[in-house]
Amino acid sequence: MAFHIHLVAPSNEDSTYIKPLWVATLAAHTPDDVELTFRDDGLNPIDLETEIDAPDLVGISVNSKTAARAYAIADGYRRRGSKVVLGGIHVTALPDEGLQHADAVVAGEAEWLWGDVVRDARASRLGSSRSLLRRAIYKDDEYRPLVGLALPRRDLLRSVRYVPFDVVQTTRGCPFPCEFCSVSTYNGSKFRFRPVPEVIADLEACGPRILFGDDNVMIHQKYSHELFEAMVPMRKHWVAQASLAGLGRTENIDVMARAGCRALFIGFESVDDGVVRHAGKRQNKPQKYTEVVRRLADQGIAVWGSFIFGLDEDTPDAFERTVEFCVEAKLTMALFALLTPYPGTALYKRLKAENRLTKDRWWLSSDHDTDAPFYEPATMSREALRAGWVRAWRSMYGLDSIRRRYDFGTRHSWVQNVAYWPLNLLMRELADKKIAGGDRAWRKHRLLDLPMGL
Ligand code: B12
Ligand code: SF4
Repeated sequence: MAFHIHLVAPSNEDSTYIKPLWVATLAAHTPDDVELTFRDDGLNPIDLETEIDAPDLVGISVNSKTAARAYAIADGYRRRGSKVVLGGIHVTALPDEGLQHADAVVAGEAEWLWGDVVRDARASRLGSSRSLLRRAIYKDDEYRPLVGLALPRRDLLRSVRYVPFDVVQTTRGCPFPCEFCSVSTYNGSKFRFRPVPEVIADLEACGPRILFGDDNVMIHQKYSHELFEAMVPMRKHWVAQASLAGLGRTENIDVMARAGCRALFIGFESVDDGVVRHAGKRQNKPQKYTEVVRRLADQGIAVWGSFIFGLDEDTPDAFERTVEFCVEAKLTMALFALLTPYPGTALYKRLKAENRLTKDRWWLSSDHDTDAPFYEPATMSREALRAGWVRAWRSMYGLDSIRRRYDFGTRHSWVQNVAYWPLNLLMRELADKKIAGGDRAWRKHRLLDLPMGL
């Protein structure tokens, strides 16, 4: 009987129906004679009492928002007799916590480790003296060059319920010192790039719509220009995250537009200069935000803004002023996060040292969605912060704001202009779910099955 590996993506209230690239990545490094299956618990929630069997090895990805659910799934499979290995950013930061629910943890990037895990797990099933897994923590000592990587195997991600974008990653690592972010401790603080011909080969194997899973798609101008010029003839449409650092120059925006960029998710974080500087995000210049949004809109690129509330210098009127900016700058959409102390970040360490964490391991609490923030804010109470966050969501997705943000007359394509309305109405619904919190409410939500139509 073939050795059976089952991969699971655990759900949470932020499950976004986006194809998880880690699954396609591990699949590409799994030997052909292994039976490999995958279940997305966000799309298709697992009933841990009745529904699970006992594959030889279960691999589960864990980020901090999914940790509680991931551990419950891991415990469920172990009770049935499966061996469990955990990977992903959360257990990379806290491998010992992960090991309380698993036989092994893969800390960091798995391309160079997964082969060993599979080999050790198979040997242990054959009764070799090597226990599964030979090592409790599989970890690389270095950040390896992203050269010659196997192309992701996307056949496990064919569900029509996913947002119809294929996820492609071109770079890893970030040198910026944003205090709240875990990327530099996870992927390193130096840029690493996949060679452009390898990215193009990956893109050729994908469908017409791409979501770049990079932290910042205009990370290094020389590389990004080379990549986007090579993409022009491919006529793909794509969306990505970008930092404001790369968007100040018109030629960067031009090349993205010609290469098929349709929307950028931009971390503005705050509309206050002092707040962003204090958070370490010095590349953000609030006085230039509107100009950047206009330039992007003129090239047909929609802007989805991302903002954080609760940074140390936030004032009580930050919520209203942020929404005002979104409306005046006519942002297509915006997401509002409550500042979250993710493990492994400088922010987590500082808040802990200042004795301001209200729950050390907030990710383990089952009501963590409704219980945030998990720290004492500097300039307001926790209740005021949460109430302001709720007001921001409600007013951003109020009908008046949706109407006023509609950017009729720009160079957005007709598809973008039409898609604007259902996307915003969808976000209005998502905002209500986010505010209500809780897994059960979230799982009933199936509106994301709507075509995204970009
Ligand atoms: C693309 C992306 C998204 C996308 C797509 C997510 C998806 N479904 O794939 C979207 C926009 C939807 C998203 C949403 C969110 N994201 Co996000 N996202 C990313 C980003 C930029 C890249 C992730 C990625 O695809 N990488 C490519 C794959 C190949 O790498 P990987 O996932 O790291 O997996 C590798 C290893 O970790 C390992 N591995 C992973 N899982 C497993 C499992 C096993 C068994 C094994 C062996 C190995 C293994 O192997 C892989 C290959 O090396 C990261 C930043 C980053 N640099 O990692 C943030 C990041 C993961 N996101 C983050 C956050 C906070 C969120 C949100 C909570 C934001 C929000 N407030 O809504 C939501 C949560 C969504 C959810 N349900 O979990 C944080 C997580 C911090 C933390 N400690 O948990 C990160 C690190 C960004 C940051 N600034 O800190 N995200
Ligand atoms: S928030 Fe963005 S720019 Fe800042 S460290 Fe994280 S990935 Fe880099």
